[in-house]
Amino acid sequence: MSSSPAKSAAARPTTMLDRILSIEIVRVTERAAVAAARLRGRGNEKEADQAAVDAMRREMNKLPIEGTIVIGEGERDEAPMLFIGEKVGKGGHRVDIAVDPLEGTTLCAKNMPGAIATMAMAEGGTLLNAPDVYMEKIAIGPGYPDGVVDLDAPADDNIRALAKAKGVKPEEITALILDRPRHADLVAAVRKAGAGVRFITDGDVAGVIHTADAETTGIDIYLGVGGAPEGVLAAAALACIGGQMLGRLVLDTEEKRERARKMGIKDPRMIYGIQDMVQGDCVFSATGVTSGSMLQGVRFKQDTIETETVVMRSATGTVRWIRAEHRQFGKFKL
Ligand code: VTB
Repeated sequence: MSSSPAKSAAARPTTMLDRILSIEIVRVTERAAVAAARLRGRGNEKEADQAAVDAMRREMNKLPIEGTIVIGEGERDEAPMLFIGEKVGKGGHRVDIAVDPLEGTTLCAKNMPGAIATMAMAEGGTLLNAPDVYMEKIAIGPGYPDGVVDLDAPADDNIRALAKAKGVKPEEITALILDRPRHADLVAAVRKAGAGVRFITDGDVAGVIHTADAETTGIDIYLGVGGAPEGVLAAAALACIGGQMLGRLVLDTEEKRERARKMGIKDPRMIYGIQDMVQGDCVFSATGVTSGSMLQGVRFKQDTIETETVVMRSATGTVRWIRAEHRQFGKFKL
């Protein structure tokens, strides 16, 4: 767990690889976001997702990398493209890649706030290979002592511990939780401690990232069970901007444990910190598909398409917000 990536990063050599890739990765999420945005509000989640997947794969195959998808659209037999284990890139540096070409397919299909196209890249062999299962998650922002929250503690204890560390009353804490029936007890425990809950219907990559800037977002803690792929992507973002996150795969059947074993997971009950999920330097990028509290969605104008992307590097902790105008006339067409 790291509360302050910038400090520890000073000791690490900054590699040319991720400096270059931190701009290349923007193109990839931009293209995926534009492709998905063309299908906003059409009620067709699969089609929007497929468009994002195709665009992301096309762009990735132009990169000077020998990439392996370690977090992808699913496992080999269930996903036609960007499946776990798929190789991408035109050859070069060996990198691990985590993708969620359309995080919030339902948000996009319904044209609701918060759909994004997102991915992370890191040196080969440094990202957690996780099966497409659920993950229990807890995340808080930077500046707290390590271990202030505990995945196995009751949620009300975590709220009280966090409030104490922040120097506020539990009533001043806001937790972000996916609105799912499975979270009824969790929500009750958070409220029992006096804290407030903000719900999201989908999109917990952005949800976790919200904790990194509580002053702006009003979110102090993310709690609950979401997708494991989204968990690894969120961990990559926090590796860049700071904060603490703990995750544990929900491997509640023998079949899931077997899938995890095949991916090299020895301890099915392991609690992963950020550094267990992202073991080296990484770059993370997300482009808005529909406008949300983190990113502006794609705007189709007469002659341009506008996108907004946030791109981060863990080596330096730099966060860049990139608003791009993609010309759409003559030779420029996307
Ligand atoms: C979350 C959410 C995603 O999946 O990870 C969620 O952030 C977890 O699965 O946007 P359930 O929907 O089954 O609860 C998503 O909603 C993507 O499908």
